[in-house]
Amino acid sequence: MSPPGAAVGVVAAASLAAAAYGLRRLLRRRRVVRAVRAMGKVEFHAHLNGSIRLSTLVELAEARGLAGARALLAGPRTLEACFEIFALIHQCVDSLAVVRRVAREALEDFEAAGCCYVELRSTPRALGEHTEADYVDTVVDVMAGYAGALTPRFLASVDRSRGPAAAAATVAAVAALRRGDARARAFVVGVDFSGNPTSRHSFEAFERLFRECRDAHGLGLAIHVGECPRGDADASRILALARETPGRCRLGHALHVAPEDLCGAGAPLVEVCPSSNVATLRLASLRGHPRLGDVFARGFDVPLCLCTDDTAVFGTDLAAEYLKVRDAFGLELRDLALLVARAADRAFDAPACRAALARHGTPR
Ligand code: 6MZ
Repeated sequence: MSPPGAAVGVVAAASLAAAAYGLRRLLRRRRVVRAVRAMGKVEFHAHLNGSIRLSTLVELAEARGLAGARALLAGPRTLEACFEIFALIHQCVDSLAVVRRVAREALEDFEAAGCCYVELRSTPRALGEHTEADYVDTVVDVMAGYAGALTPRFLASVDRSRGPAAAAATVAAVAALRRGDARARAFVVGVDFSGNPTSRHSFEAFERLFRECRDAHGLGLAIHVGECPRGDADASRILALARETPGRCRLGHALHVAPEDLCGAGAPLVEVCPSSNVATLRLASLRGHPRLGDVFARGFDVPLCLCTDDTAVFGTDLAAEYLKVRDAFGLELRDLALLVARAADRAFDAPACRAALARHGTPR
C-alpha cells in the first residue's frame, strides 16, 4: 500500500493538469475571439434604429417616461415582440438630433466589431417640421463626416406595412435628393424592402417601384423575403426579380425558401442574420438554421453574407455573429475570411467595399 502522502501527490498533480488544460483552453478561446473581432468584415443588413446603442435606448426611454421599456427589452424576441421594440425605439428617436446620435454611435459600434464597410438601412421618417429627405440627408451627413476607418453607405427602407403609396412617396423623395446632391448620390446606394412580414401588403404592390429604383435610379435592391410563411406569391415574385440581375439584388433572411431556389448560376446573395433568425424561428440552436448546414457541411453553393439585422434587439454585434457561425459549424478563420471576400463583390458599392477590406489588410 502506498503511503497517504503519495495519494495526495497524485490528486494534486491531476488537479494541476486539469487546471493547466482549462487555462490553455481559455487562452485559445480568447485568441479566437480576438482574431474574429480583428478580422475585416462587411455588414449588408443592419437597420439603423434596430442598431441603436442599448444604453442610449434605455437613456432615451427613461427621459421620455416610457415605463414599460425595461420589461419589454427583458422579454423574448418573437417576431411580434421585435416589432413592439421597434415601436418603442421610434418613440425615442423623435428628432433629427437623436437620429444623428444614433447613426454616429451605430457607425462607432460597427467599427469596434471589426466592420470595414457597412450598408446601414433606415426607413425615412418626417420628424417635427422636417421631411423624409431631411432624415436621409441627416444620416448621409453623419456618414460623410465620420472620422473612423469604416466606410458607410445608406439604403432607404420601404416599410411594407405603410403601403405602396407611402413607399412611392419615399422613393420620390430619395430620388429627388440624389438628383440634386452629389453627396447623396455617392452615399445612398440602394433601397430595402422590410417591415412586418405579416403585413397584408404583398410584394406585388411594390414590384414596379423596386424595378424603377433599379432601372431608372441605378439603386441596388435588398429585399426581405420568406421571414414567415405567406399565403400569397410574395417569395416567388421576389425570387424571380432577384435572378434578373443578381449583382443588383440581395435577399434578406430567406428562411422559408427552398435551398435549391437559392443555388446555381445567377443566385442572389442571401443576407443571413444568425441571432435574429434563431430568435424569430425559435430554434434551439444555430445548427438548426435553414440552409447553413447545407452550405457549410454539404457544400451547397449559396452566396451568403453574415449580418446583424438589429444589434439592440438581438443583443449582438458583427463579431459575435461570425463567432457563433464559426462555433456552430466548426469553421476556420480562413473560411470566414473567404466568406467576407466573396460577399464584397455583392456590395452595392463593391469598389468601395473591396477598397475598405484591402485597407484593413484582409487577404483576398
Ligand atoms: C423586417 C425589419 C426587421 O428603419 O427605423 N426591420 N423588418 N424584418 C426584420 N427582422 C426582425 N428588423 C428591422 O429600423 C427599424 C425598422 O426596420 C425594419 C422594421 O420596419 C423596423 O421598424 P429603421 O431604421
